[in-house]
Formats: sequence, C-alpha cells, structure tokens
Amino acid sequence: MKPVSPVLFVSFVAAILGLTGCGQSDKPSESAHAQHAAAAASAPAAPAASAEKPKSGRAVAITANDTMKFSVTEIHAKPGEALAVTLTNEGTVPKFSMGHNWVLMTAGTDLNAVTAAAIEAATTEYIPASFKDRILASTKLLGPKESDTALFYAPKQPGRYPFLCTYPGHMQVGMKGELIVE
Ligand SMILES: [Cu+2]
Repeated sequence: MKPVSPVLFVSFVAAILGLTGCGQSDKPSESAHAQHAAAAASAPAAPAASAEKPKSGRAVAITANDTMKFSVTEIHAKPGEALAVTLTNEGTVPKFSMGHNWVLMTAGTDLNAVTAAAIEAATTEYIPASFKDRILASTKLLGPKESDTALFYAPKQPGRYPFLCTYPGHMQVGMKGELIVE
C-alpha cells in the first residue's frame, strides 16, 4: 500500500493539534472555573459561622495573673444564653513565658489530652489543631495587661462544659473551670 496522501496526513495532524490545542486551552479555564465555583461554594460558610456569634452578651469578667489562676472558675448560664467572657491578664511576666487564654471546650473533653497536644502548638498560640472542633469559644493568648472577649451562645444542651488556659502547665496548676448550663 502507498503511504497516506500528504494532504490527508497534514489535515489529520492539524485536526490532532487542533483537538489538543483545544483541550489544552479548555483545561485551565475549566479548572479556573472549578476553583471559582469551589470558592463561591465555600464563601457562604464564613458569614454563617460568624452569624452564630451574638453581637453582645451578658458580661463575665475573668482575670488572671502570674499566679496562674482564673478569678472565676464557675460560670452559670441558661441554655443558649448570649455571653461575653472577657479575660484580662493582670500579670507582668512576658507573654512568651506566661501567656493566658480562656478556651471553652465541649462537654466531656479530656483537658489533659488538650494540654498535651497544646505543648506542640506554640505556633497557633497553644490551640491544638486536633481539638479545634471541640472548642466552643476562646480568647486570644494574652500578654501582660492585655484583654480579649469571647462572644458566644452558651450551648443549648444543659451540662458542664470545661474551660482552661491552654498555655503549657497552666491547667495543671489550676487554670481551669466550668461553664454550667442549667
Ligand atoms: Cu495561663
């Protein structure tokens, strides 16, 4: 048999190149579109999450200092009550060796497991990623004379919800307490 005519061969190659070119030009726009769609799909999640926080709540003031104790170790609340827990660090020791935070956890959380994980979480202010989904509310990690407020709705389910300072060693010395929903 004779080879395929050059004209046919060229048009065949052109078709292939055309298809490939088309495929290549389509792919980036398709994935860009997919990324755009993914971004659009995930966008509503942020407002929904922040919408779960009240604009204001019953004020609960807690102080802590270099003795590593919370001034309040029991908070009583009604189910679903809006709360504004403000932690103030009245100590003088620098944050890197004596930071304090206030972190409210889901009922039944093993605080020893939280603090064990927190030791490895210095880059995230001692908030361990492995326990993030168990955190109901939290303040920033505070240095001397700093203060921060956690605005949140108390859980609707009555019960005892533990809170702690996740700075290494502080919970063991006594920086812990409970939110009692009743
Ligand atoms: Cu602390």
